[in-house]
Amino acid sequence: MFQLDIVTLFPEIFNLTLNKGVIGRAIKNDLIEIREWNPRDFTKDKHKTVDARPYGGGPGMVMMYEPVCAAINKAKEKHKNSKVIFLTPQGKQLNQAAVVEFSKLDGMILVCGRYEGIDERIIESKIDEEWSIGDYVLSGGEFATLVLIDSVCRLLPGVLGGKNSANEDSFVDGLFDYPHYTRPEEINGRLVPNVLKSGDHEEIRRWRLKHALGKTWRARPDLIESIKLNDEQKMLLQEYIEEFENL
Ligand code: 4GM
Repeated sequence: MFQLDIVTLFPEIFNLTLNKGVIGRAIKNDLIEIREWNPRDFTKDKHKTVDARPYGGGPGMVMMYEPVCAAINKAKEKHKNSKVIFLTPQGKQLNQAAVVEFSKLDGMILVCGRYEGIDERIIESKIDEEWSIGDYVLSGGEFATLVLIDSVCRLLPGVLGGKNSANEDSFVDGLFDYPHYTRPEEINGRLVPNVLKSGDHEEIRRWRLKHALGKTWRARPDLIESIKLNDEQKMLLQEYIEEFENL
């Protein structure tokens, strides 16, 4: 069972979201276990203080060492082998390759920041890795943590129905997904491409690969540069570019 321990001042955010859908089913089927730890429950003063003003001045508040570390330590008691991860704009940027590596762990202890940040000594002494979901700022780490949890859990054995659902996704081969169509055949004059109705599996495979390459090339030329295309892929992308430029 994959262990998820979340250190957060707002555990309700997780109860409301994770008990539904694919993740909710994985919890019910004992494929993952989620526990939440609120630093506020680990305070010792009567006001249950979790934050304080920053040394050196400046706006906002900083999460204090003691309650956050006590919460992390409590999570670690049962899950010594879990990796302690802090989601922060100052972390290494998450991608599908990193998500695949996380899915091979025994578990993760995810620390959610709030306010201006957390005391640096928490990072130095308790955090194994700092990760970011992208170059933007959120008011708390909870939504970034949900993104990481969702992306990792759907790769765990048994979580997605079909055996290959996760394998055939975008990014598995470094490319975007191909376009999908379902009923009806015509919508306001827009038709399903004929090849997808042909039953010719080889032609369908080539059409999908060509459009996966084309979509990636249009939106993310940097991704195309970063992967080594084989001869078939080079030819299909060339075909796509020529058709695109003649449009
Ligand atoms: C650190 C300090 C993660 C983190 C103060 C968290 C963006 C990301 C937070 C904080 C975050 C990200 C929480 N914002 N790009 N905010 O992964 O409030």
